[in-house]
Amino acid sequence: MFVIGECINGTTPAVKEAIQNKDAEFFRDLTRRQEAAGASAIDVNVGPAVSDRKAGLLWLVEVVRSVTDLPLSIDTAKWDIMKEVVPQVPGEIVINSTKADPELVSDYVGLAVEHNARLIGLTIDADGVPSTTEKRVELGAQIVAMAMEGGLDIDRLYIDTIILPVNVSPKTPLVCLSAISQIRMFSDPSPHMVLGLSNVSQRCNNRGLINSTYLAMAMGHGLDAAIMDPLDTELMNTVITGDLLKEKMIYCDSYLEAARGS
Ligand code: THG
Repeated sequence: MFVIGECINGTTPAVKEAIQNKDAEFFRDLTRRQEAAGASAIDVNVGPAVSDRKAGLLWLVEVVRSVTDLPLSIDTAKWDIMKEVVPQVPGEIVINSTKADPELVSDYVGLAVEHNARLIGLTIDADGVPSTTEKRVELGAQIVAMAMEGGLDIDRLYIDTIILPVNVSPKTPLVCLSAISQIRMFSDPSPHMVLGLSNVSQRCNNRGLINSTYLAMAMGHGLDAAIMDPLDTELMNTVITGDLLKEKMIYCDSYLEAARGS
């Protein structure tokens, strides 16, 4: 599993406060802890914390990059910000994300190719998040086709079928699972499949349990990447055990410790 650590997100109150106070040590620590817990990449999302989001994101990127060589997932919905920030990020980059609108996708694909970045494509179009599996698959296939056309290595493409909170959108968890299986089957080579896992449990009780159960189900359908909380030890145990059961590693009694390198 490609684990993108979600903890640096300006919508979280403590993170918002740290951004406003320019508390660099807070972010150096949060970066180091996510990497130590097994994150494969670090999401950087400035959220609504500052009025100048571009400057805020650039500051965050610089602070996070000073303590890690992991890929940085640049998380903004704004093309104007993405196109200016990405060229200024040293090292590996995940562009998070583009929607499925055709003109938009070709610009993002071009940016990803130019900077040898990974790209996350959302199955959202001008009509918003689709309610059906079929529309998600159609938009996923459209992004894959445009990525191929634009010369992006499909191994660098991550399709996100958009998971919503189960308390307000009870059909979405199953709809996403079938979309993940179908997108995986449709295209050869297949893109990677990713979700913003914590969305599924927002404003619910038993968040950790809902996240880890859904992660296991989604891994069973072909999910191989997640934006998630690597500091949740049980959730990381589910990641490692899912990898074991998908034959990504060989069993030994101490497989959890072995996977953690401890
Ligand atoms: N797809 C893609 N990118 C995304 C999302 C997605 N980026 C943002 C988001 N969705 C994924 N990231 C988060 C980060 C935090 C939370 C949820 C999703 C979250 N945080 C807790 C909260 O606000 O209540 C606080 C965390 C804590 O302090 O424990 O829920 O879907 N491509």
